[in-house]
Amino acid sequence: MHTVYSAEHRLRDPRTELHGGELVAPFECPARAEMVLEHVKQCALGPVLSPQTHSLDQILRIHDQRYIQFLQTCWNDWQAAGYAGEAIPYIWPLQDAGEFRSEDIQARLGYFALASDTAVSDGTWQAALASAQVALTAQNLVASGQESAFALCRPPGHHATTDRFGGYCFVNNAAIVAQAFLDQGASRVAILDVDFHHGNGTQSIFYGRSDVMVLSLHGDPRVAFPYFTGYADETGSGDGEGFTANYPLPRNTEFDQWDDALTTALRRIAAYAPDALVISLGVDTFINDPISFFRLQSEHFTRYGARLATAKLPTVFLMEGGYATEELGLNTTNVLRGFEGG
Ligand code: OKP
Ligand code: ZN
Repeated sequence: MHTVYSAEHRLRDPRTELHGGELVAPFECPARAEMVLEHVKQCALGPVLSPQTHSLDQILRIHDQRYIQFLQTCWNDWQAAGYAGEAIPYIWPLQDAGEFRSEDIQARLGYFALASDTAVSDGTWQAALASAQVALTAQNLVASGQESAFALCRPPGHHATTDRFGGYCFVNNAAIVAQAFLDQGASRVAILDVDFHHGNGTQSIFYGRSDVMVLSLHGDPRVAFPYFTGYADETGSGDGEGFTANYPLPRNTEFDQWDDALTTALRRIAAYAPDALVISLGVDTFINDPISFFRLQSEHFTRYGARLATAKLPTVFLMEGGYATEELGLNTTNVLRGFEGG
């Protein structure tokens, strides 16, 4: 399997994350991608390619123009305002503001943020753009005949909505890849999100549509981020009714229970008969993950990787979360090697 990787992910290196009322070193850090890359090379998964440049139009198929403009200028505007720390939102509109009454950077930060866990820092936009280019390059590999490809995306994307960043995400790579398949002629695409957290951004982007099915296995949102979405009764709306599926799972879920949910999700995908499969691959389901509560062990990643291959679909893997940095490379490549059958 080919891997696509860009060293530009390192430009996203914030110093702070608001966590439990303290500013801590961010869980989502450059060492993560380096660890995965090291394991990709070590296990000889296949060639490692640099991304090609894709037009911003492909990102604007999913995200609002004014949101992208905000991401492009946020850090400069924040610095111009003279703040000493990184750009962390602290106020939100009570309703969707619609028009902007204030152009103050604090107002725009709050408008375009879904959480305060994610600081905007120097280089954030460049890294998020590179992450999307990595995703689109992997999509191109699969669209041009590779059975699968691994986009070593960083920062991750699945929490980002059309116009909100947060949960360490800025640009929704999975949504952009699904849309690229459709724009190239696919009729249906399935996105299966196996990250520990509900992919609220991906869900909301396609909630009213039937051409992309979004399925997510995750920690029960009653007790896990993002708290407000990811419940089993969220099934889509309008034309999208029946094309969203959520599998919330309780604290201390073991592999067997997780795997049962995967079986159900894979059945749904088979019935949908998509032209392509996009996997939002977070490995924060791992037992030692510092911010999650499932109990998967390293060998389980190999087992479910093999099960994903039974869908027999052209498959793009996109890196999402996973914060047990030491084991992150092994767990990720276990999925990919399991998929390839060894
Ligand atoms: C991103 B991904 C508070 C910690 C919570 C939200 C978790 C984001 C996970 N400082 N942050 O889905 O792995
Ligand atoms: Zn996650």
